[in-house]
Amino acid sequence: MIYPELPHDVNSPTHPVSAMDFMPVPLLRELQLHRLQSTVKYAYERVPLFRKRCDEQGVKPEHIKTLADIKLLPFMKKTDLRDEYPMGLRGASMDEVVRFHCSSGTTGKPICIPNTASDIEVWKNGVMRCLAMYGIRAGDVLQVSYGYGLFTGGLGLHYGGEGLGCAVLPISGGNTERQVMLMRDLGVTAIACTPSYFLRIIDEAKRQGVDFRKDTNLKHGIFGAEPWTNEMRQNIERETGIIAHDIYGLTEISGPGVAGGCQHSDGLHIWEDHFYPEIIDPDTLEPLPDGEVGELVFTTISRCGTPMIRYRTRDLTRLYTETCKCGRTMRVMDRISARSDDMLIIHGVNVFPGQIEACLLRVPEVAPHYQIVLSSTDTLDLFEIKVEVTPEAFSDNIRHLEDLRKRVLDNVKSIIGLTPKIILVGPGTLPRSEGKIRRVIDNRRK
Ligand code: DLL
Repeated sequence: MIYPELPHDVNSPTHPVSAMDFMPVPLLRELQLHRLQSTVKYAYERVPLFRKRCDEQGVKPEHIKTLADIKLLPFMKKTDLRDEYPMGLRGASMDEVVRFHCSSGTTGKPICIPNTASDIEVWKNGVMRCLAMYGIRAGDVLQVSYGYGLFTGGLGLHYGGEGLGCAVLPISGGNTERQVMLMRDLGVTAIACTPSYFLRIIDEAKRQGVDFRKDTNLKHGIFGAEPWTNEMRQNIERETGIIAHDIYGLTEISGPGVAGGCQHSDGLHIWEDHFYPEIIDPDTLEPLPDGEVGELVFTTISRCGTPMIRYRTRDLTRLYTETCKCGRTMRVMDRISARSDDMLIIHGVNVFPGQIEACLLRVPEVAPHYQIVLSSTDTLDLFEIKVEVTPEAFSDNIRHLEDLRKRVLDNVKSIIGLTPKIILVGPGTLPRSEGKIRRVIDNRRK
């Protein structure tokens, strides 16, 4: 569906794209229950692994009488998708499948997700609702600099942008010189890429002498696919004058557009008419009440290609209890600042890379480029943080740099309680990324 004439206020329950966002909660719960029951029945009939696990737990689709009964159902994990590679968890028949997406992961086999035409519609609907919520509409020029191909970022934003009537520039990641040129020449108003790739684009714009405020029409950044802190968001907004919006999603559940950040809260609205969220304690696997931090679990309640039931994302967050000022009834989750598998244990202390990022970026002379390097000797873990200094603050005045190094160290020490070796490096020294960045190099013996 195309919406050529969007009313000015898309943040309204009468808007065709956003109407579902404002659904009365009792109706939403009714819809969720209905969709959950159909999905469980569908998966039980069509996905052998799910049926086997339900049978082992003595649970049948007809046992799901309320939303709370979801806790009777078995969990699914990434390893299930790997073990059943390529298509063991497929629910739809092959003549219903219209597209595959894969995510590589760091080790072993990729995961492969078959999508039906209706899955693509659900996905597109999620992205359109995010874009509409950000204030993007027909007339905007959307540069999609997420990778296309097997990654979901490019095509997800592409379909969502076109669905909303934006002019889409499907440039994908890379060739950063051309990204800046086309952004300027085509009057791009919104860019979608990882926050770390946008940092690379900022560098290139500087190199070309392009000032975002004066020389471009850019107003919105649609950033996601990797954890990024509020400090990083502020840094980007300060540098460029754009609004940095957060978009969340994962291949297993559809792609970008499972949830999106709203200007009225620090968190992201989850489109829970399609993606039913739970927070669990990752150790006991028991559901946690709204407000408590734990692992995010999703059940897709309107997807057919690969129905995912109680899928453990490994992302850590909490669901807000209070309703959002924007009036949307869809629950809000905290921004994802960490994945449980990103947690580092250094000298016995649990540290998330995001905590380090936040400490570093509170020092104004520090650029948003850093690398955490861990190595070990026979007896000791070595913990280094390489930190880039901004071009303005970089000098060959040793005393000045030493003072900066101490301030960075004090900041890190006061928050994480450890004393890493801080290595200040010059502007442009650390690796940049065209997609998801790798900020931790862990060379410790396992
Ligand atoms: O990253 C889908 C996506 C594309 C999301 C473009 C947003 C924008 P995967 O490659 O399967 O899919 O990786 C999913 O990335 O479980 C999170 O750990 C992380 N992630 C995604 N979005 C965010 C975000 C895409 N906004 C994994 N903030 C997820 C923090 C995010 N982490």
